[in-house]
Amino acid sequence: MLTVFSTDHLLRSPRTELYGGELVRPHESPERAQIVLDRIHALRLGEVIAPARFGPAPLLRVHDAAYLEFLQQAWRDWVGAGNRGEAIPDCWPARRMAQRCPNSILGKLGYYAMAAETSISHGTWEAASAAADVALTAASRIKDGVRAAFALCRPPGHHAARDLYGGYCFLNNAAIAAQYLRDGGAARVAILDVDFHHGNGTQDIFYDRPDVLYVSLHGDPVHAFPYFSGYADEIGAGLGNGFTLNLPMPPRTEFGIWQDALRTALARIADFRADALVVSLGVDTFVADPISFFRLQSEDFSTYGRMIRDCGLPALFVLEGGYAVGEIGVNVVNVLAGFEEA
Ligand code: OKP
Ligand code: ZN
Repeated sequence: MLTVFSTDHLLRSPRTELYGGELVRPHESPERAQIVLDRIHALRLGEVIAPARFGPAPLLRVHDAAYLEFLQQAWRDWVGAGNRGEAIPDCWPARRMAQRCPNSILGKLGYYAMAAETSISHGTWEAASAAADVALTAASRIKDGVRAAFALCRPPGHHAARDLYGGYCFLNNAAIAAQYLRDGGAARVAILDVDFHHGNGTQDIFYDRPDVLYVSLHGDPVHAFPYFSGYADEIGAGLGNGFTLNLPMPPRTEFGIWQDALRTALARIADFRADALVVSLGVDTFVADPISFFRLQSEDFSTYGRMIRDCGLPALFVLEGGYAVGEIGVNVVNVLAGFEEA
């Protein structure tokens, strides 16, 4: 399988994540990408190429222009305002407050953030836009007719909405790729999100549309981040009614139950008659993941890679989460190699 990878991911290297009331070393770290890349080389999964540059147009198909401007300027504005740490909001437009974007950088951070763990740091925009180019380059190969491609993206994307960042995400790589496939002639695109966390951003971007199906398996938001999105009764709205499918699962869910949910997800995708599949591939479902609560074993990733293969669709795999860093390479490449098995 072809992999697209950019060393520009290294530009996203924050010092802090707000976690348990402390500023800790981030779970979403540069070594994650390196370990996945090392495993791809070790298993000779296939060619690894650098991305092309697509510019702002495909980002603007999914994200708000003022939001992109904010992301691009945030670090400079933050430093320019005299701040010494990394950029973290301290006030949000909560219930009954004005939903309007203020002028100050702290005001903008609160307006555009959906979570506070994700510090904005030097180089964040450059890394995030390179990750979107990685996803777009892989998507362009799918558009040209290859059966599968892997976008080794970091930072991840599925929590980022039209005008929201957080959950380690800034630009929604999978959504940008799905929209690019639509614009390139695919009538229907399905997104299968197997990351442990619900992809609130992806869901939101396509919530009222019948042309992009969003299906997610995730930790029940009653217990798990992002807490306010991913409930089973969120099914889409307007023309998009019935084109969102959420399959939340409880703490300590093992592969047998998870696999039943994947069968349900794949049946819905088959019924949708998609032209292409985008997989938001997070491996934080792994038993030893430090921030999640499912119990998949490394061999389970191979099994479900084969199950995704059996749906017969061209597949674009886009990296999302996975924080058991020592095993992230094995687990990700098990999915990809499982997909490629004869
Ligand atoms: C990003 B992706 C857990 C706190 C969770 C944010 C998690 C973001 C996950 N105690 N904080 O979906 O892997
Ligand atoms: Zn996740």
